[in-house]
Amino acid sequence: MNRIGLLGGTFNPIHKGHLNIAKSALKELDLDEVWFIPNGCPPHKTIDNNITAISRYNMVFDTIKDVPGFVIKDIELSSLDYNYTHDTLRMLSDKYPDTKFYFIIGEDSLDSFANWRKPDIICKYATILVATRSDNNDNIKDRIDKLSKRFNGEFILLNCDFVDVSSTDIREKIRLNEAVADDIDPGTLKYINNHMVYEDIDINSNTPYLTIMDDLSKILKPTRFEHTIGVMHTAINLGMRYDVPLEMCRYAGLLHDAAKSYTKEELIAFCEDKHIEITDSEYKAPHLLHGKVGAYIAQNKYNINDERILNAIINHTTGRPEMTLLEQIVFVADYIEPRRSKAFRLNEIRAMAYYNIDIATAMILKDTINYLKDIDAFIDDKTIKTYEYYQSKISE
Ligand code: DGI
Ligand code: FE
Ligand code: FE
Repeated sequence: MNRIGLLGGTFNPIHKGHLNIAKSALKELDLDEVWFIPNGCPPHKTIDNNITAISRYNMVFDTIKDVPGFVIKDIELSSLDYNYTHDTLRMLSDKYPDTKFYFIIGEDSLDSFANWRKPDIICKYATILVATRSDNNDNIKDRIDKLSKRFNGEFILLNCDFVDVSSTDIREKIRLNEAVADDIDPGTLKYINNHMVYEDIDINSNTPYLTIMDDLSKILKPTRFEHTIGVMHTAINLGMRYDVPLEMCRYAGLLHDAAKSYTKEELIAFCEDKHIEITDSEYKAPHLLHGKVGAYIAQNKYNINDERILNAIINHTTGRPEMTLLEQIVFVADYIEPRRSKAFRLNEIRAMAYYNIDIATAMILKDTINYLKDIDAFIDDKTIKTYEYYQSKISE
């Protein structure tokens, strides 16, 4: 018989408290696995900061994917209403009849347990594991005894080094730009940074995008302007798919080719004039500079000061190893936007972009390098490095 621990919750975000409890449960009770079950988005419970259920799910996934014994389950994501523990447990025991489930709760939930929906059903389908600090257990044992008699259930105390962190505090710290490395795992932190979770995205000082659009429609050739709008909308779409703030995608997509009307000579003169560094590669293929010049225009003409947007514009032609998700989104959107038609296997890359953006990125770089070889063009080392990075990332 399998022995499985269950840890449900909002995980907004998942933190070291959750991880410690799960680790203790796995070890102390010699469980086969602990299943993390992020709950869905119930209609009558507001989740702070509009973070989506998928995003919380992905954040848990990124955090535990390499931990032996930790497994993520999406069973509560598909529910259209609030998830009740008794429903989830009934469903699980139907589906896994040969498994003994241990439902993990914190000691702070002991008081409210009797008021949960159908505690007797919960006790019927699972043993309740009560996570507690190693000290002052007497009073807890008492409370557990009472609950156990009342609902005819099995309750087990799980002593663990409780890490004193709360998701609410973590969200607040992130908003205030304070360090959270002690509270959450590196995988969680990476997810939060990459997706800009819990941040207030402030676009109020940016020039309104309609004004920029109007401007660009006069500066760029009509086909280039149409491409620009295509990249903007495609970037927004990818932002929806990968949970990146849409306004960041919008501005980066809209401005990525802002300097595309400049000739090679003008790009070099512009950079020399503004003391923008020109690499050897960029001297050999000056059109590569339109990213850097575009970012300069975005900042100085349209008042975009967010480095993350500026970097997405700067890196959109060659990419770079370890791009942020926003950079990757603009890089891929530039290649797949609906107006594009010439590239080899474009339909494959378009579909892949929405399935796995790392694979799509590697495909684009591979095809670009092959194309540049075919036409005997100079290839920037950065393009090669970026290709090698994503090629090895997807084959991990
Ligand atoms: O500005 P867009 O045309 O929308 O797209 P882009 O900024 O990706 O530029 C596309 C061109 O840049 C395309 O012809 C391929 C070329 N390119 C990408 N990497 C390199 C490169 N050209 C050279 N010479 N070297 C590169 O490493
Ligand atoms: Fe470009
Ligand atoms: Fe472009």
